[in-house]
Amino acid sequence: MPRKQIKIKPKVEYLSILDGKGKLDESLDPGLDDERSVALFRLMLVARRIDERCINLQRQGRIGTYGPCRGQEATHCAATMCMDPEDWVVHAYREPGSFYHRGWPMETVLRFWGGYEEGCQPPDGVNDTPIAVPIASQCLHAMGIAWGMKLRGDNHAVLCYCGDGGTSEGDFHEAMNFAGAYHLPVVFFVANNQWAISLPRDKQTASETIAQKALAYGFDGLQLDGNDALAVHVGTTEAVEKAKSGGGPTLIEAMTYRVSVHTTADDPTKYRSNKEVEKWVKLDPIPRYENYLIRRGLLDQKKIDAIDEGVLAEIAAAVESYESTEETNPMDTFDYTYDELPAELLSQRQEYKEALEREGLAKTS
Ligand SMILES: Cc1ncc(C[n+]2csc(CCOP(=O)(O)OP(=O)(O)O)c2C)c(N)n1
Ligand SMILES: [Mg+2]
Repeated sequence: MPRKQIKIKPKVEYLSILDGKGKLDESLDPGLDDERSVALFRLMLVARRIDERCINLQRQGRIGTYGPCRGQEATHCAATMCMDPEDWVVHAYREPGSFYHRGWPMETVLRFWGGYEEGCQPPDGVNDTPIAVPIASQCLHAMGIAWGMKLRGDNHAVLCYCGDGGTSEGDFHEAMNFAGAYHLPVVFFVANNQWAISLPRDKQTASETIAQKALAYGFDGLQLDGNDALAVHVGTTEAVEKAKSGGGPTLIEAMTYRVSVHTTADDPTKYRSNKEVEKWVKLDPIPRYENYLIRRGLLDQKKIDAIDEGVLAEIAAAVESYESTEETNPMDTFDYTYDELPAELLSQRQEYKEALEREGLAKTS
């Protein structure tokens, strides 16, 4: 009855292709074509500019709370670009570039942050789930969609976003377990931005990596440089191809950083140092990828300015459209979840109605 080492088959790799200054490791060059390469740059710029605009809109009282993605643009933009329209993308809440790429009008996403339920409605034919704020709840939805694909014999895959904090939720582990046991075509993509509001990564889990959690569920984990758009693109493409060819799930841990506030209701100076933030700002994914494209001869300052101008004009038009959204009745908050409201909510509804009347904000319908 000896003691012996059990050999665990799956592996955890680390992948990085562009260095901190955007210099390419030629041995790992994925050979992304010119058009797609520039489209990825534009998409990251869309995410950054939407973010900037949304923070301003929130500060001016024109939308509600907003959760920015600054510093994390490469994670979701490069990953979502790997998905075909028939595939599904299951969102968390820090992926504005993903929604744009999948064909959501910007004003729809603005409506979400403005508190309109219409902000949760995907456009016809878009195989996406809307923003999910209850962390990791979306992992079970992704697993369920992937299970449906497998039962139907579809040759598609699901990409599911989650945060490092989300990996401590039961939903995350249940989804991973089921996906592993049933060998489902799903890629769990964890944007490890080092913080879950004020909780740092080292207090989140004793695991050396988040990627290695996949091993317990019987599939591979991959850690990659989440501020390197090429590494994200290559790692996700491989995982999606594996899923579609019957190879089962993958867990990707993208190492990145939330440079901005957790949401516009947060003050990160209370729990982290500027020094830490500055270290990551130097690894900003946009200039890194921009430098790489300049070296490839695909971008110069004139082209960058023209792309930026187009993006800003699109955002301005979306804000105008969002602000012309017809006001809905605030009483809707209570009216569409229950057929019959429980007593507690009935009394809250009455209280709210009286408050709106007092403030002259009541609607007649
Ligand atoms: C089920 C659930 N519990 C608690 C919260 C409150 N909450 C909002 S964001 C957050 C931290 C999430 O951190 P992480 O998963 O790392 O995502 P990040 O915000 O860093 O992108 C928490 C605890 C929530 N939204 N849902
Ligand atoms: Mg986080």
